[in-house]
Amino acid sequence: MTKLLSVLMLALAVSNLASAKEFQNHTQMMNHGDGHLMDMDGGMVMGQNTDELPGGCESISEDKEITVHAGHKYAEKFPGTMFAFDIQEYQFKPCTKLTVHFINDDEVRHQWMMHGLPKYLYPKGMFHLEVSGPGEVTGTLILPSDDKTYLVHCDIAQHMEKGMKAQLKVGKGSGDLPSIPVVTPYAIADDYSDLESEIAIPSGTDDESVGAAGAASPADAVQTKANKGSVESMQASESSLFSGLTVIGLALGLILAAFLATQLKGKNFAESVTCLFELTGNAIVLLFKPIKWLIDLTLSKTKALPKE
Ligand SMILES: [Cu+2]
Repeated sequence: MTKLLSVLMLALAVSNLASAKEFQNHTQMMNHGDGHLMDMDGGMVMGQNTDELPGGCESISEDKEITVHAGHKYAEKFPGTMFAFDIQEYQFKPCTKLTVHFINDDEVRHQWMMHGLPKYLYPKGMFHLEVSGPGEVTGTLILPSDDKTYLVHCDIAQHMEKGMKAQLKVGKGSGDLPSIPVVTPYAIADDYSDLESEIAIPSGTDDESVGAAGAASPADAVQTKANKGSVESMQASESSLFSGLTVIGLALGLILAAFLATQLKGKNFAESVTCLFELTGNAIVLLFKPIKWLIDLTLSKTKALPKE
């Protein structure tokens, strides 16, 4: 039996190795025009521009090359996320010629998609790199001349929402985008209130020194504080609502119990049931009286309307 099991395990391991996709460098892609390159193995570049200067650029200011990794493992340091890039923020001089080597470390499809580019130069308003499964794709663009912050993300369903999001600033940029892991606080903070008893919150996180003591970076501190605040306010509103309803329910229950006890005193089972039916009937009549009164009032008013 043990032998059979070990043979089975070995077969499983071998089949796993065989099914894992090999790393693929997508260098032989077909050029579809308009800076659109693609192959049948899941490699794609959209908005490639190696030589056309954007408006306001006299010349190329700098030649830069970066390598960006995308994968599940980069999300480990951001609680509540599933996917991430290895870098969350980039900054370049206006009119930089930027070459991006995009490496996908996962067995799924990922993208490095930059939005908001001028459409006279980038037909879809974006620069887009894509790799399905482990592999690398390389693309080049020339950044516009104005100070602007661009969203970079993976557009596969839920990948951005689960952390695969970054910002690229040209020049000074035009502010920060929300919910960039570690860079800016989440627009909608995750709620871990149910797990609070299981999570050990370091002491001293309430004071202003939280950045130095409790979190890895000032941005972390902002995040921790934002999350903590929203969790506390939610808990407060939930607990006050719960306790208010409980008190009202208990009071009504006690009054009803006392009333029933006086009504059913000294009665046998059959008499008690009859009495309960009578009480319920009376309660219904009592409840419908005001409704009937309202209907009568409305009807009489309608009748009383002067004819013209
Ligand atoms: Cu993705």
